[in-house]
Amino acid sequence: LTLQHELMEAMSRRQFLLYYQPQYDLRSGRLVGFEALIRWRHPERGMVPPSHFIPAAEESGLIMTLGDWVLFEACRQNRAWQRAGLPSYPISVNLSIRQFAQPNLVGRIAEILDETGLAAPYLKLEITESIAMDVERATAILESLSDLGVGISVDDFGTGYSSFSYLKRLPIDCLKIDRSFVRDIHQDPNDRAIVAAIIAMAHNLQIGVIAEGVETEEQVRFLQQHACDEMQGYYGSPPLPAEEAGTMLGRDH
Ligand code: G
Ligand code: G
Ligand code: MN
Ligand code: NA
Repeated sequence: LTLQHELMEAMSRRQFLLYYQPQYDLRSGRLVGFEALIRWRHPERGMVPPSHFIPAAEESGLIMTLGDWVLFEACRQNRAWQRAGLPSYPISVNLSIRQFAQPNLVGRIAEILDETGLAAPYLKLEITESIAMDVERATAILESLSDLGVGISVDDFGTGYSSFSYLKRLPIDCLKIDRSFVRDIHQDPNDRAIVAAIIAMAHNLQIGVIAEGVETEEQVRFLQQHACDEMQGYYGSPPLPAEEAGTMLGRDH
C-alpha cells in the first residue's frame, strides 16, 4: 500500500483528528487562542505526526481534501465551544501552498464559516513565507480574506527567503517567530538579536507577534522584556485533544 493510498483510506475511515495548542498573552498570561494541528490516529502505528504525511498529501494533491476537512473541523469545533457557552477565542489553521493556490479558496472559506456559523474573526489562517513572497498572486486572495474578517499570520517567520517587502503590501495581522530562533535565546546572542529585531519590526508595522516553541521561563522573560505579544509552546501547554482543550476553556474565566 502506498502512503497516498493509505491516506485516502484514513480519510474515509475518519482516522484524522485535530489537536489544539493553546496560545497565551505574554503580559497577562491569559489564554488568547489555539492553533489546530492535525494528527493521524493509525490503528497500528498510533498517533502519526503531520511531518510524516503532510508532504505526501501535498505531493498527491490529497492536501486539498484533507485541508478542507481541517478548516471545517476547526471552525466546527470552535463554534461548538461557543455554543456550549465557553469563552471564545480565535483558532489558527495552517494552510499549505497548494491549498492557497486552489481556485475558490476565499469562497470555500466563506462557505465553511457560513455552514458552521463561526464569525470570521474567530478564524486565523497561517500562511508560509513562500506564500506571502508571491505578492502578485497573494494580494487579491489575502485582501479578500482580510475583508471577510479572517486573520492572517505568517508561520515560521524568519526561516524562508525573507523578503520584507511583502510585509508592507499584504494585510498581515501577525508574525509567528520560528521556534529555531526561540530555542537558543538563553545562549546565543545572535538569536536574541534576531528575535528582538523581529518584535520591533512587527510592532513598527502595526503587526502582532507570537513566539513559537517557548519551553522555558528564561525564554518567557526575554520575550516579555522585548514586549512580544503572545507565546505558544510546551511552557504553556502541548497540543491537546479537543476534549482537554474544552476543559481548559471551561476553567478559563
Ligand atoms: O503538529 P506538529 O505537531 O508536529 O506540526 C508539525 C508541522 O505540521 C507544523 O509545521 C505544522 O504547521 C504542520 N501542520 C500541522 N497541522 C497541519 C494542517 O492541518 N495543515 C497543514 N498544511 N500543515 C499542518
Ligand atoms: O505550524 P508549526 O510548524 O509551527 O506547528 C507547531 C509545531 O511545533 C507542532 O509540531 C507542535 O507540536 C510543535 N511544538 C509546539 N510547542 C513546541 C515546543 O515548545 N517545542 C518544540 N520543540 N516543538 C513544539
Ligand atoms: Mn503553524
Ligand atoms: Na511554525
